[in-house]
Order: sequence, then structure tokens, then C-alpha cells
Amino acid sequence: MSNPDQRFPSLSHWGAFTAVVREGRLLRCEPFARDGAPSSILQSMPGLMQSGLRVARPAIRQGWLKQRHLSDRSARGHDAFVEVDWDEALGIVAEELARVRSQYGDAAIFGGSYGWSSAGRLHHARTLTHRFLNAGGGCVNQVGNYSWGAAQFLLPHVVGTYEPVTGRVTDWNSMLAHTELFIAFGGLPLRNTQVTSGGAGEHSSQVWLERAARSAMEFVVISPTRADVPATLSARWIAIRPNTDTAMMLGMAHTLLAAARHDANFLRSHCSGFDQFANYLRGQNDGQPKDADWAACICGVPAEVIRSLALQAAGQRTMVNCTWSLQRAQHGEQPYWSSIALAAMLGQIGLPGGGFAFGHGSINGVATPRPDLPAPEMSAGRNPLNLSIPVARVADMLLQPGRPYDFNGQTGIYPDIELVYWAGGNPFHHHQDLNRLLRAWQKPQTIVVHDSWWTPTARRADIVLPATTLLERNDIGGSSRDRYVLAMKQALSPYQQSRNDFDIYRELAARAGHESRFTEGRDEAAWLRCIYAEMARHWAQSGQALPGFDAFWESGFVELPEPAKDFILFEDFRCDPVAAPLKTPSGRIELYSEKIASFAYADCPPHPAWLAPVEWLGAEQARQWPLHLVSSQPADKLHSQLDAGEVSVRQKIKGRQCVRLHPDEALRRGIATHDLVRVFNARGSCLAGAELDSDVMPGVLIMSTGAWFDPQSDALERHGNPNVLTLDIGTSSLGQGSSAFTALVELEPWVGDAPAVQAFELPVFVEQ
Ligand SMILES: Nc1nc2c(c(=O)[nH]1)N[C@H]1C(S)=C(S)[C@@H](COP(=O)(O)OP(=O)(O)OC[C@H]3O[C@@H](n4cnc5c(=O)[nH]c(N)nc54)[C@H](O)[C@@H]3O)O[C@H]1N2
Ligand SMILES: Nc1nc2c(c(=O)[nH]1)N[C@H]1C(S)=C(S)[C@@H](COP(=O)(O)OP(=O)(O)OC[C@H]3O[C@@H](n4cnc5c(=O)[nH]c(N)nc54)[C@H](O)[C@@H]3O)O[C@H]1N2
Ligand SMILES: [Mo]
Repeated sequence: MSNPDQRFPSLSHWGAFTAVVREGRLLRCEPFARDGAPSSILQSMPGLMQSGLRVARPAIRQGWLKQRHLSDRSARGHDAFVEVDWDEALGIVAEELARVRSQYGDAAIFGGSYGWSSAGRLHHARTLTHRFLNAGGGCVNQVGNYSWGAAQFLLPHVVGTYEPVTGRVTDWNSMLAHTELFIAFGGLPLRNTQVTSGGAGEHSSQVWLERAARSAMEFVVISPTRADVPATLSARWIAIRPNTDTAMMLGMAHTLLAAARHDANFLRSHCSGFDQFANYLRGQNDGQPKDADWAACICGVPAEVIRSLALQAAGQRTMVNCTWSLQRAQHGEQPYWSSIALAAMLGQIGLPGGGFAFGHGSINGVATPRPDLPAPEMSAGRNPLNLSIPVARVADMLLQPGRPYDFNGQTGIYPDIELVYWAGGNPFHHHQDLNRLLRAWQKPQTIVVHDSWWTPTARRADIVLPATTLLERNDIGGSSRDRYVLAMKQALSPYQQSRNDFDIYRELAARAGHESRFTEGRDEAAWLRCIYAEMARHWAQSGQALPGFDAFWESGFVELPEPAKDFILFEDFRCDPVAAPLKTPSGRIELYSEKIASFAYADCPPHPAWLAPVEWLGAEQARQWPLHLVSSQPADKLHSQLDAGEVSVRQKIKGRQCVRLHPDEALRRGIATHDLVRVFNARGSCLAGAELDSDVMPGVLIMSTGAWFDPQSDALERHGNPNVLTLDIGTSSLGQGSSAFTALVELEPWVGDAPAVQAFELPVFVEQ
């Protein structure tokens, strides 16, 4: 009789599942039984988890192994690798860390290590990197994230907290009962609700949207593509030029003001600075009223559409939502502040089903009714250096050590980095203007990377340590946007010589003499119990009992009850703004911020305002580069993770990322469906496969991120990675977030043979 298949509960950012294993191989991933809308991304896992693309053994770049920190840094990404045993690799990393710490100081180590890592919270590679480096003297960290970096630093000035962007917004129960009109700036792309950080037991966003589709709620979607409208919703689509939502919102606000349909009482009792904002809308200082006609010229939405939507909103219970994408652009603070101002003028903030929200359509679980209880978490400890940079300014830091920069009212100085340590992220996926990052990447003497696969970042490191995947260890996962806490049981033995990040760091800490500071005396099993107990302690404080750890581990999950009461964002504040003020200086919603005024930033004025980005369809540059590039999230994977998997590869055209464009734009350039094209601007160029799509507005290219960076030279990327084209500047001096969505480009047919894609080839290995 053959062995029965073994089954292990597990969890990924794209959903909970059961790993079905036969004879040590992963056969398939079966979605969690309670998940009503599982993601197809799961299907990419069996082909990749044990593939030859895995990092099998510790590897050191040949030039670095010969000359260590004196090696030729421009050889990164070109040099061969030498595989070494663990003892040698760990010895070298420990020596190198010690050398840099003693020669240059702790601030010469960059350990921000931005990236999503895996869903499990104990083996979360980025957290462990911080924990290890913090225990050893500290490092330069990164604050904020690429997801909603601008919002994170703006919202506290405006509403006293950035919670509305982490997912705690008026919940679906409240909306289904009360919302009449849902205005969706950035749309509601279901593809993005496939994932949530920490993993979801249930793909709830899709389920709630299906319920909303059966309700009387009306949806209006404002986006450069009709694809952002889920088919089930029969939503109205308003096409808008990228990066111009602020103008449309201001046009709506002006309409309300001019028609006296704004809620003057709410603005008086709950907001501060409306007069200054109203003066701006009227054009008191610049002579330009921000009326619908003015807005129409900027955003391309007809003035009548702007006016009628504003008036409709004033007459109905309205929810104004922005996807996170809106603020991932230069001046990305402004659409967020403008949407709050618009909602404040409608006067429904804090009422059931009314007000504003962020992130519907950006990630799974936003507004899912859930008690406010923490998800499992591993502690990174404290960084004794207390040094960090805004997350997306990494290339600036490496290129300009010692240079001062503005950030949210402070002036920072970029540190001088000699060693970069990265685990759980892929900067050659996530950063903008990758040709610039390539130059910046030559600054440090040494780059250490842990990954499970030979990613573009691993290939550009000096020392690569093979990490296990989530299926090769025990863990616990969960998200604060989901009602499940899930057990992740080891399903496979570690691939070849790969080790858990935790064990790699434990051994490095031991060599540096601070193992117990890193482990606190706990191994994997003890840590799982500890993380669970810590979570249980917090839940108990809110009167929510958890089963014991053994019962949890046995059943594979814990389900949180639905809360008894609907959550309404700022409900208490609405009821009594004196007794429950916001944590802003005025205690109110700030439509004019004295604090921001005191920063005197030209790129972030003290009230919501339209500021043209450097690149947009109305810019002078659009004559040369007439297409706005929207590099949105991929439907078929998470960022660069599983790009070589079958679900992702199926979507490629001639092996490259697809670029969607309006048939008129294609015709004008002699491009037919599935032709290879070159997308280019002054920063770089890449190959892509054209998809003609009348659901994309003219003037716009849509190209998802995630194709593994595969440069032939800095003149041509072969695989379709849009980040060779994007702009690497902060959103503003205030937020310093990523401006990935501010980029103009041109495209042309690719004639002749195309260079083969080499993204999924291994580097060359040589003997020592
Ligand atoms: N143009 C453009 N660029 C963007 C965006 C955009 O909209 N447009 N979006 C941005 C956003 S919002 C984000 S969040 C970023 C995402 O950027 P990243 O989070 O950096 O992207 P991932 O591909 O998820 O990278 C995670 C890496 O961790 C590795 N990994 C997974 N599990 C483990 C583990 O257990 N141990 C170790 N050591 N490694 C592991 C994976 O193999 C992968 O290489 O991209 C940003 N970049
Ligand atoms: N399947 C999948 N889902 C994901 C991810 C993934 O990699 N894969 N990544 C996750 C992560 S880390 C994050 S941060 C979120 C990101 O969530 P978002 O930032 O919201 O996602 P995007 O896909 O970048 O953009 C959403 C939509 O905004 C529209 N859009 C772009 N620019 C503009 C504009 O200027 N105005 C208007 N009105 N609309 C615009 C685009 O058409 C796009 O479809 O997604 C998460 N979800
Ligand atoms: Mo993100």
C-alpha cells in the first residue's frame, strides 16, 4: 500500500491553505475551507517551492571572496558565485559585520530590509533582520512603507492618526445598511484583494462586495481604466487622467461651496481651517477659482460630470474612498487631504455609512467587521541607534551620504553606508528608477542577502544565504484585517542546505556574542507559544478569550467573532468633539494645518491644493513622452513573488510583462495585439507585450509590476519591469513616500529579434 498524502495547514499572504505533500514533494495547495473566494495565486506554489531557482547553498560573489570589501563593486550582478559551506559563510558574515561596526560605526550598516517577506510572524524575515541587527548594536532602518508612505505622515496632521489607512474604517455592516453612494477614486480592483499582509483566512473583501452588489448601493468608479470596476457591481466608470484626482475633488468641493450645499455646521463644529480652504477654492489669493471647469481642464472629466457627482453626493449618504495608489505619486498627500476635505464638506464623517475611507480595493479585509484585537506579532526589539530614513529614499541615501533632507518637519542627514543587509525584500522589484538604484548599489562595500530564490536582488549581492520558505518551518500567521489566526505547520524539509532566517541570525548572534539577546533563550517551538501567549494576553484585556496553544495548534486556526457593534470611523468624535477630540493640534479635522504651515514646504502647502506633478499628461514633457505609465499591482502574483510560477508565466506575452493600451494609441504607432514593444523614457526602457484594450483610456499605459528585473544593459530591460521607467523622487518634503505612479513614457514596436529573457536563469557558479 502506498503512503497516504500528508496534509498540513499553512498560510500565505494570498490566503490560507492546506499543503498536500507526497513523498516529500508539495503536490498542491488546497484553499482553506472557510475561504469563500480563494486566490488562484496558490496554484503557482507547487511548481516553485522546490524548483531549481531556489538558493541551494550559501554563495559568495567570486570577486568579493577574493578581495572582500576591496572588490570591484561594479561587478555585482555580473560576477560568478562560489558556493561555500555554512561554517565559512557565517564566519565571513560575522567578521564583516564586526569589521564595519568597528571601523565605521553602527550607522554604516543599513538594515531597513524593506519587503513583505512571508506571512508567518515568527519567521518574518524583515522583523528578524531588525531583531538581529538591533541586538548587535543597531543599524540604519527605514520608516514608512511603499504602500501608503505619504498617507502615513500626512494623516496624523489632518485627523490625528493614520489608522484609516491601515484598514480600520467604517465597516461593511454599517455601509450595507446606510451607504447610498460609494465614490471609488482608484476603483475597486478585485485583483488586489487577493492578498493581505500576514495572510487572510478568508478573502472577505470580495464576499462583501458581492453583498454590496445585491444591495441598493450605487458605485461610481474614477480611474484611468474600466478594469478597476468589478463586473458584479454594475458601477459607473469615470475616466480620469492619472495623478489629477486632487483637481477633480477640489472641483467637487467648489461645486458644493458655490451651491451652498456644504455642511457649514459640521465644518464649524468639527473642522478647523475651513475658511482658508474656502478662500483657496474661491481663488482669493491666486485669482483662480477651483471650479468644475478649472478641474475639467486638468483631470479630463467633463465639468458637468464633476458638478453632478458633487451634488448627488450632497443629497445621499456617501462614502468617499481612495485606493492607496492615489498617494503613490508626486504630491500624493494632496488627493488624500482633498478627499477628507470633500467628505468634511459633505458633513457625514462619523455617521453610519458616510464619510471617507482608504484602501477599499487596495488590499483584502479593509472594513471587514472585526474586533479591534492585535494579530500575532514577533518583536524586533529596539534599535539602539534610533536612526532611519524614509523608506523610499534608499537610493538617495546611498548616492548622497551626508546630504541633508527634509522629512515631516525635520531635517535628516543621509548616513554613509558601507554594509547593506537585506532579507525578505526585493529592492530590484520595489524601488523606482532601477538604473539609478544600480548606480547606488555600488556604494556599499558589502551586501548580504537572504532569500529562498535567486531573485534579481540576490544576484546583485556579495553574500547570499539560502532561506527556507514558509512550508519548511512552523509558524503562526494572521492579519489585523482578518478574523482568523492560523497555524502554519512544517510541511517540507528545508530545500537542500537552506536554513530558517531565525537560525541563521541565531548563529550569527552567537558568533558575535549576543545569542541570548537575539533568542531570549527560546527556540522555534517556545517562540510560537510566546507569540500566541502575548496575543492572548492582549485579547484577554478586551474580554476575548483564546483557546490554549495546544488546542489552537491542533485545530489549525482560531476564528474571531464578528463584533456586536458596527465600527464607524470617528463616531465618538462626531457625537462629541469636545469630549472625544482628534489627536490633532486643534482636536478637529484640520483643513488648514498651522503645523504644516510652519514647515514652509513649497511641495506640501498647509491646506489641500492642486500642485502639478513633474510628469503628467498636462506637462510640457508630455509632448516628448505622451503616455502616463500606471505601474499597478499584478493580478497573478504578489509583487515579484512567484513570478516564475505557472499563474504568472501564463499571463506573459512572448515571455514578457503585458502592457495594456487603448487601440487608438496602438494604431497610431503601428502596434498590433501581442506585438513586442519597447516602452521607454529618458530613465530607461523595457520590452513588453502589447494588449490592446479599449477599457484603458487613451494617453495611459497600464503595466503591472513584478517581472523579475532582467537588464541587458541600462539601455534595455528584457522582461518588462516598469521600474526602469518610474521616477525616484519623494511624494513631497512631508511624506517622502514613493512616487511610482508619476511617470511619462513613449512606446514603439520592437522590430527584429528580441533578446531572450534571462531573469529565471541561475548565476554562473565556479569552484573556489
Ligand atoms: N512601480 C511600482 N513599484 C512598486 C509599487 C507600485 O505600485 N509601482 N508598489 C510598491 C509596494 S506598495 C510594495 S509593498 C513593494 C513590494 O516590494 P517587496 O516587498 O520587496 O516585494 P516582494 O516581491 O514581495 O519581495 C519579498 C522578497 O522576500 C523573499 N522572501 C519571502 N519569504 C522569505 C523568507 O522567509 N525569508 C527570506 N529571507 N526571504 C523571503 C521573496 O522571495 C522576495 O524576494 O513594491 C513597491 N514597488
Ligand atoms: N494580486 C496582488 N494584490 C496586491 C498586491 C500584489 O502584488 N498582487 N500588492 C499589495 C500591496 S503591497 C499594496 S500596497 C496594494 C496596493 O494597492 P493600490 O495602490 O491601490 O493598487 P494599484 O494596483 O497600484 O492601484 C489601484 C488602481 O489605481 C488606479 N490608478 C492608478 N493611478 C491612478 C490615479 O492617478 N487616479 C485614479 N483615480 N486611479 C489611479 C489603477 O488603475 C489601479 O488599478 O495592493 C496589494 N494587493
Ligand atoms: Mo505595498
